[in-house]
Amino acid sequence: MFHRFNTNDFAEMKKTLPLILICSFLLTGMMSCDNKKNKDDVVTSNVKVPEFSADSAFLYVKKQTDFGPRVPNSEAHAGCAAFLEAELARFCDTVVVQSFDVKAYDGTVLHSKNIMGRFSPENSRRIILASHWDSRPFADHDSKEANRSKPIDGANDGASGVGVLLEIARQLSMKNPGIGIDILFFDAEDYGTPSSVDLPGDWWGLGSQYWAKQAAAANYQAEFGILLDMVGASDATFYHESFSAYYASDVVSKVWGTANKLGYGQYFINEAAHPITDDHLYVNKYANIKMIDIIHQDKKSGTGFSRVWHTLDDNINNIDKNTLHVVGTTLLAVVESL
Ligand code: AHN
Ligand code: ZN
Repeated sequence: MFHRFNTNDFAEMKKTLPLILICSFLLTGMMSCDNKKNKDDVVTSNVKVPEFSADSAFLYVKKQTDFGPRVPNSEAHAGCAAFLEAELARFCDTVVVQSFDVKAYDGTVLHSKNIMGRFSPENSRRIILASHWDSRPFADHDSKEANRSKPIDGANDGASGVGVLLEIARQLSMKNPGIGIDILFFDAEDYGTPSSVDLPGDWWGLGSQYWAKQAAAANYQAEFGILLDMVGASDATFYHESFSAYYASDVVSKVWGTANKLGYGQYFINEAAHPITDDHLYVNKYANIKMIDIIHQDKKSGTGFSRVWHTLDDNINNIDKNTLHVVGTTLLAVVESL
């Protein structure tokens, strides 16, 4: 049938047109309100990008290196411990300091502290975000022989992970996560045997070994953990480190998947890489908590790590805010997805 306009149709249109206009106006208004409400969350390919201040993280890295090398038994180490405790106390519900003495490969007794800031300690559903905070007592991989006995600033190796996590703690204090979170700073990670010394034994990760054995004894549990190690270099590449893939492949998928959705595929590369004896290994082995390691591995360098690794060049001048931003934003997105 052919429909012909009649006067009634026009009358109907007169009524409906303003209604359509009003509705579309209202809809547009609602959409812009919605945009305003979520102004802190940028939407990129359907993933919310949380706020993470790389400037703040960078200042936290610098603050640590300003103490000097944080080698156990030194004044810088004690000063930095006090700073980390105070800073975590500002943001977290509780802070737990675990003081212990441990013998290094050369017989030195290291007066050490693992420092943990806890969000919602009563929540049985929780995760761990960790990094080591001590720095290496000698630059044994420095190109200059004379530097090899000197302690390093460890801006990347130590301070970068802690800097990212302090900024995350600051963010979480403003936007409480629904889940329990433990920010955990391990001590005495980097006092391992220099390449010139061939001594059997577990000389790396002395603080995490201590922590993980205590955690097992105390029946401490967490759903999973993420360790950060050397997350501040401009050319950082994070692969599926093999212990992480072996113990916690689901966590690796979650983290690398999140990073890739955020557009950080140049940093978070979906490729296997050598196993690294790092703090996460002992948390997996002794505490039976699956923990992955986000660690900068370089497949082309001789050491397997960045060119500044265990050299005096591992200082604040070689820290890139972009990398801190990529890692911090990825971690916040993972936390928000839980
Ligand atoms: C080994 O070289 C066996 N482990 C390296 C762990 C490490 C040192 N991470 C940072 N510094
Ligand atoms: Zn190191």
